[in-house]
Amino acid sequence: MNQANEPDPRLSMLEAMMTIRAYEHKLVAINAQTGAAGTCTAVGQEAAAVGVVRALEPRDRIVTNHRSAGHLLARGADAGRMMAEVLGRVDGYCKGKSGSLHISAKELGVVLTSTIVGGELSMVTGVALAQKMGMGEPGGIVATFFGDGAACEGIFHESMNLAAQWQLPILYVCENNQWQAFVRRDETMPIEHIRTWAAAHGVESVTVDGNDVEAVHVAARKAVAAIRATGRPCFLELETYRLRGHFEPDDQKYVDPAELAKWKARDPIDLTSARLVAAGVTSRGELDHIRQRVDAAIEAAAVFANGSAWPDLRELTTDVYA
Ligand SMILES: Cc1ncc(C[n+]2csc(CCOP(=O)(O)OP(=O)(O)O)c2C)c(N)n1
Repeated sequence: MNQANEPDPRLSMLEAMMTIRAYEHKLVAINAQTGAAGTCTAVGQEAAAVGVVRALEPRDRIVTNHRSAGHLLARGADAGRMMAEVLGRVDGYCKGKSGSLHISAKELGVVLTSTIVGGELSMVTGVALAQKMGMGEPGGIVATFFGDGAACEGIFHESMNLAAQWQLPILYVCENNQWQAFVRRDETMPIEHIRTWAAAHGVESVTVDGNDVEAVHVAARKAVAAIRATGRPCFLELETYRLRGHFEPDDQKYVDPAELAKWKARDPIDLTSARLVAAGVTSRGELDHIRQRVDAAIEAAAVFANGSAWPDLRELTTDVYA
């Protein structure tokens, strides 16, 4: 509690990160036990999701990529409905038709999860143009999440150039997690920071420690305020790390154990926990309590998802364009 007796927002961000972690671990367990649909987790990247999404307002929109669970949960998505989606059940956000790789939640302003790498970068310009033309909510901006691999594609430059030239209200969020599927980032790009590419397009750009949720949140708030004030795009590069494999299951044999250990020591949840305990905002006892609450909620979500029905076969040809 702070002086006004309100809960510290940093504790709430920590709980959101714990929820994302518990959700993804549960899906990994379900996949291992039952062979049910796998997923691309963003374990280790929770600070990026929570720090940015908590800087957005309900009128804003999100266009995201294949590692989107954290973005959706941080936006307030129901974990049971998300799990039902991944398991292909009718109560999923897209009636079980999208799985984790295409999930969207219109009611939350999450327009699309693109599993085509870089697809989100092409679509975000259209969504932002619609916002600018008054087809969205007044003053709304669009945040797009993508990886360092997507930044190596031509569409990254087309998107940035168009957004800069047309002055589109886009928050570009590159989660630079050091890996592009099974390829190391330094094998595909000669520069250290993607920020320099964005800056070359005249887009206001900054690189932040993506495992520090407070630093991410401060940078995201600043960028969102700038976009709302100017109507111009901003770019955030969040340096982080994917602690699990590219997808599930993946034994990560291609990863140097020393590199993994280095980043595990910078686990965003551990970092925030230690910081908040040291600052007297919380205690280890309270954190145990929060973890139990989070785990119970995720167990309940799994029960809900597993209890949800399979779609009727007649649904196969509905909600499709062709
Ligand atoms: C156009 C396209 N090329 C290749 C793939 C296969 N693929 C899926 S994820 C991925 C890696 C993307 O790396 P990055 O953008 O850094 O995101 P990360 O997976 O690290 O979050 C690849 C190559 C794809 N889905 N789409």
